[in-house]
Amino acid sequence: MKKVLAIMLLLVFMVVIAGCGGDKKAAPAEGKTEFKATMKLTSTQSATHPYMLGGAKFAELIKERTNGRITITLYPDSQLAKGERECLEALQQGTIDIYVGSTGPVGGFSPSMLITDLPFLFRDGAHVDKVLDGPIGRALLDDLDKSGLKGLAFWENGFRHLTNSKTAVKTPEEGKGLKIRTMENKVHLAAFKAAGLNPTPMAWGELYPALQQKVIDGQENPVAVFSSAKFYEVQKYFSLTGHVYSPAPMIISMKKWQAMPKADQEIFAKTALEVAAYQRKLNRDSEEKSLKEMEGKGLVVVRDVNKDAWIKAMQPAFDEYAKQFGKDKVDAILAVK
Ligand code: EAX
Repeated sequence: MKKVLAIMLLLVFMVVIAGCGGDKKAAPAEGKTEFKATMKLTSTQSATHPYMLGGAKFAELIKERTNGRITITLYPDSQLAKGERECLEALQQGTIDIYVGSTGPVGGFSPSMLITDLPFLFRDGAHVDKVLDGPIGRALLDDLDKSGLKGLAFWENGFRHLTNSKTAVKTPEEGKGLKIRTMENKVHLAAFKAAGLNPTPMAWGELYPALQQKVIDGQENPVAVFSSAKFYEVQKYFSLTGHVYSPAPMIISMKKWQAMPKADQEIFAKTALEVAAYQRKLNRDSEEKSLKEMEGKGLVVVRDVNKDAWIKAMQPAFDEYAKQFGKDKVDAILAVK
């Protein structure tokens, strides 16, 4: 009996040793990673919006640069989560991997990001690029770390413009009392209140039906959002106010980020920045053409907007929030040439 037991123990021992050896053989060779993943990239915008065109480019480059080990599937039109806030929550939980969206609800997760929402903070695209691609932008992305979100780069939504169904608006005076939707963003809300309009915060998904049913008169968004969501079907006047620049942080779930080998993290970080330049150019180059096309469909584009009047009208909101965010930080952005 003892003999049988001893033989059995020996056998078990041999199996364990063999098992360990097998594990060793399966481990990746030194310096060569075997990490594989399929990731989901989403936004609230349609497949033709520059967010998703950037997403497609990112997916293509990542597949190429990881020799097909990492593939990224695109989910436009809020297919994975109802709104931008819900997308960010899903990223924290790790049920969505990558997200591109405006700063609207990001401030609820990482308050420092709201500084970019100050009206008339950025002069033009060149100013935007210098600030967001420099140390100020990097610090804003790094602040996301604390919320379980890894910000890789600033892609863009673009300069936002006021649109409505009632009247050709050039000045705040002409927009007085207009009921408009803003994002769920307290800085935008304060800016439009200061200018004498009647703003109400609303999630993206409720916006088109609210415009269609005339629950509200207008909204504000960049050209690409307006055209790809076909807002020209429910809005008549497009005023080129450019009242605020809307950056779009490209964010990966911190859980997924930490599960990736360092070499792949480096590929992701580098590629996200490269696509930022591609995606911003694509967005900016398409704006004028897109406006012309929509004019052909009957949209009235108000080009001679009185910008100085808008800057002046929104100044109280700018001052109030500049104080909250830190005047030195705001001045540092304004000083970038
Ligand atoms: O991120 O909600 C909005 O108006 C945003 O511009 C849109 O969701 C893109």
